[in-house]
Amino acid sequence: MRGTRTGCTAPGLGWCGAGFLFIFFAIFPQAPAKAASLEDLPDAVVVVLGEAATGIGDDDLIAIVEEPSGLLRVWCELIGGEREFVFGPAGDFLWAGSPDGPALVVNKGGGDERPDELPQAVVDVLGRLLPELEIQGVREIEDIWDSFEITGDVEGASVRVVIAFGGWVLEFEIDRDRDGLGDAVEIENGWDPLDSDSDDDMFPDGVEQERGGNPGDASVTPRVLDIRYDAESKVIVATVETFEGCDFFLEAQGVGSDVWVRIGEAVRGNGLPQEFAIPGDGFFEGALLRATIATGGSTGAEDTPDPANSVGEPDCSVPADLVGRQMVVTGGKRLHFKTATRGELVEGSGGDMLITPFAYTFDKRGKCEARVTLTFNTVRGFETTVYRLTFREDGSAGAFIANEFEQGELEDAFHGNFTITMNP
Ligand SMILES: [Ca+2]
Ligand SMILES: [Ca+2]
Ligand SMILES: [Ca+2]
Repeated sequence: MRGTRTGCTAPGLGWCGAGFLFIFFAIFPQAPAKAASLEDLPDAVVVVLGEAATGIGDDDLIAIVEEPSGLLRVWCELIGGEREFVFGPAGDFLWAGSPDGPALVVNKGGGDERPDELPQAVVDVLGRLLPELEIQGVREIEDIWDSFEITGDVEGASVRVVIAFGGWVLEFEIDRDRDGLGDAVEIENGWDPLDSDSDDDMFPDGVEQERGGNPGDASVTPRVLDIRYDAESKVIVATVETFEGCDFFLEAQGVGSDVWVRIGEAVRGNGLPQEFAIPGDGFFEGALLRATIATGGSTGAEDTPDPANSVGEPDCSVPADLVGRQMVVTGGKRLHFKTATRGELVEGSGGDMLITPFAYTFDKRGKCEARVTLTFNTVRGFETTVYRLTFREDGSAGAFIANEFEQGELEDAFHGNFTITMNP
């Protein structure tokens, strides 16, 4: 099923100016009634075909189809089998590949060696077809032929092309809005090839398509949250598939409550999975969790280390993690980081010792900066405390002083300087 966004030029749809209209139907390209000839194609298309499929003639054409979406599809019988070339409404080259399915030869493994240099025939085709290409990656692929997958940028667009050693194009795809979906797929489905978020729900079109959302329907969002329980650490590990340009945070809804409560700090999306560790008991037992995108990406600005600030900083040797270490805070309290996600707040000693477990995240921000986010489970639910740590050499064996911090909800719990003991 494909959601198709119509334009206001559609006849009989006087109310469509109010927003998007979704019509669901499938497009099944049919072979044309007339014999295919290169003369039927726009000049720009013939030029591209001449570059991508050297020596192509009328005898090689199987079919030409103009779709209602504006796409022009050209099927050919060429060296190695049937190939399809897809052009946009303006005759721009959008896609090439086997009509039987994507990825004719790539991703089969064993072809990840970067060649010393590309064959001259491949270089020539690239130069004529994509003169502005800034190459970012090259892989040699051994399959039916020696071929080369080249990825790069053309005037801001993301491009991937597979060219056989003889110089003919096997696969091609261009993604102008860099949302992970090629222009041809977007146009075919009525999505916007120049807008990375066609339905304005903050999820990029490619993420929606890959993870069960609908790029053209804001009411169908992708699944980006995965949750597992780490029995050893007794924490819930929530993994959020992030993407660049947005900040992400978790929200929880306790049993019997209908209120979503934000948990801890937002993290800046970077296209990679990000983990959140939260307590696995108390308030969180049976709670619902969801990942939410912070609007505007505003919280990310302060999270990005300023390169200028690192100039002239001493060599701080901030630890990469806190596992096994202790942080001494005022009032005789100690934070003991027992695992990578779980620790204990220890107060007092001997028979008066009070131990409060917490979950935490630690991230090293720069040479002298780090941040620790603690999540405590209390009778009131949960509370987070965020420490922004600036380290400097203490002078004693391996110890550092953290003399700046940010507070979460526990405003008064840990005031004052504290140290991280490097050799507990
Ligand atoms: Ca795209
Ligand atoms: Ca798009
Ligand atoms: Ca979207």
